[in-house]
Amino acid sequence: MLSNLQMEELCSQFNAYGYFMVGVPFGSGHINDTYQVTYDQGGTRLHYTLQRINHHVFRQPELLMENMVRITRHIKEKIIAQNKQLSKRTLELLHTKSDGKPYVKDKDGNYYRMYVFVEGAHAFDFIETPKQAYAASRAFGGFIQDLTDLPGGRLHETIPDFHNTKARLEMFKQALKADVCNRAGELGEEIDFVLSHEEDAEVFPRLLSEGVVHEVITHNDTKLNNVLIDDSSGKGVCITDLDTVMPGLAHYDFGDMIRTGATSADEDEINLDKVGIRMDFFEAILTGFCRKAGSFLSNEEMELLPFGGKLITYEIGVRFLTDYLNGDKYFKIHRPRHNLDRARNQFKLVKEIEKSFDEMQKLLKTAKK
Ligand code: GN1
Ligand code: MG
Repeated sequence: MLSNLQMEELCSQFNAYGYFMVGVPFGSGHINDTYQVTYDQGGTRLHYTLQRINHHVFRQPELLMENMVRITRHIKEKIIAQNKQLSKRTLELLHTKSDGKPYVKDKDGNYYRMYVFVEGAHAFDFIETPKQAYAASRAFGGFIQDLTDLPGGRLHETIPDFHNTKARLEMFKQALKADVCNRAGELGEEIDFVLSHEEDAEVFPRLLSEGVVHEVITHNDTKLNNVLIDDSSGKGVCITDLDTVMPGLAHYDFGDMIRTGATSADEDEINLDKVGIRMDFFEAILTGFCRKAGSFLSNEEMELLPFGGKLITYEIGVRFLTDYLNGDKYFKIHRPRHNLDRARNQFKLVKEIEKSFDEMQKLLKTAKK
């Protein structure tokens, strides 16, 4: 964790107005380190976000930042063109004083970036009402829509094969074989579950090659706490955590909202009886997304949205279990067996989605109208 002195030193390299006062850890991400810093600007206090990019996860931070500049610039231009500057926002990167880059690199090879803190809006780690779920989902749908005409060629893949479920399964199998921490012995049930769903991983690659589904620019980490909801209007006004924005399938974006927003317990819950699907939240997320998705998904692609929910929940469960086998090297953990608990939680959610699957498909018919 950074000291205030270190934060001040880093922030001083960016073109931020005012005087650094204090910084505190912020948010609940599993990958990057995030701080909220307070500045004094002529007697008024305001905030910026300072973030260390995890360069073990994002191996090419310069390319990632190139993506981020293009994405935020494009969205900003749209906001201005649509004259929506008061109601809609995008992350605003600060640039350095010395060379105008949107990041600094310290002597240890760490990359830091700083952005204007979006005031008057909040992210919810656990979505409490269908109305919030609708707002967040509609905002993510709008995000994909906004990026359908991003100029300048294909974005860099910041993590190759990020939502390649087949590749994730391969990594799981390798981890299982290596079993470096001697943990596989206790995982009989979980391993069976993973292997019994193997054919699900084949579905999207096949449909992609048949041209049934197509790539768009997706967010790829659409946890519902990656949308800021406006305090006064209740609308989803700003999408955050843009590190994994790259070409992908919208089904994964939709799916991750179901995984994190329609679940009745968050991914850290260990009492699995509490893990289920809140159908009213599912419906709200579906309706919100469909308000935008008609412009970038065909009818046939829409039919596959509920499957996206099941698949990504399975995929993230596989990733948690893989990390547990590997000795917890990827996701931040806060207690021993945390990753195993998360994997069990996700697999329970997959089973719950399977139970509600027919009902989900029925709701889809109404939402598409
Ligand atoms: C990670 O850092 P955070 O919480 O935004 C992960 C996502 C997972 C999520 C699981 C780059 O996201 O893919 O869905 O944890 N991000 C990366 O909670 O791997
Ligand atoms: Mg993230």
